[in-house]
Amino acid sequence: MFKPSLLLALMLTVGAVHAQSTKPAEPAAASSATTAAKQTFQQPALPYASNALEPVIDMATMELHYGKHHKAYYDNLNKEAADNSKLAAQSLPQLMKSISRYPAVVRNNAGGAWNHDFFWATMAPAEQRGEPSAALLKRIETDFGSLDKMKEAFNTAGTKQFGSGWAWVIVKGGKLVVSSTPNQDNPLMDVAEVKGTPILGNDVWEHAYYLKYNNRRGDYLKEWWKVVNWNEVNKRFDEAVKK
Ligand code: MN3
Repeated sequence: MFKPSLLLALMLTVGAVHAQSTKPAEPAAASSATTAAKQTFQQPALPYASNALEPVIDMATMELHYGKHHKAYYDNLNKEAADNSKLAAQSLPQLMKSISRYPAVVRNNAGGAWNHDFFWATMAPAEQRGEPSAALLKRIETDFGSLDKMKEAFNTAGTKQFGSGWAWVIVKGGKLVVSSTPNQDNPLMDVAEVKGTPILGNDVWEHAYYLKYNNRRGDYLKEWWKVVNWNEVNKRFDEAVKK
């Protein structure tokens, strides 16, 4: 008989306790909103759900990779930009071209920010992947013999990259070239051994595959081709050969 009012009293108490307990968090939330507003470099949203590339890339890996690793590159870059107006005035692609003028912390974090923006867009959910265009296939056949041969060369570059880094297909002088870079370097950087315009790139840091593939980097590289967003790669190729 008294139960409904008891329940109501309990809910009010819980509500009050909850309201009280959330109070101390408010200033922190407000200050993080201010920080976010001041951020010079903004991490773009992941262009699909975190489980959209299952089973090739599992949801747990995607959530950590996008939500922790990629976010950290942006956060750390923004820390550097907070008291460096020259840095803050640059776009990421501009930064890559003159990265040798900046300290390692900028090179690593700006590289990490750009590389992952590029990486997320290099992949797509099943219905959006498409296939290599006739123009791209022709170029691939001229430069590698076949698409399979290009994949093989790319996978070898990814497997042989010692420690952490990236494997790439770039357009260099109108031709396709496979390369790799250490850490968060990329072929747009003025410090890159092999420079060019990337059209494809795969992350071979352990954080990209270790939860699912453990130490089997080669297996991850092979599987990864299944989620490639050829529609995007075709577009990048068309733009790169126009330059
Ligand atoms: Mn990564």
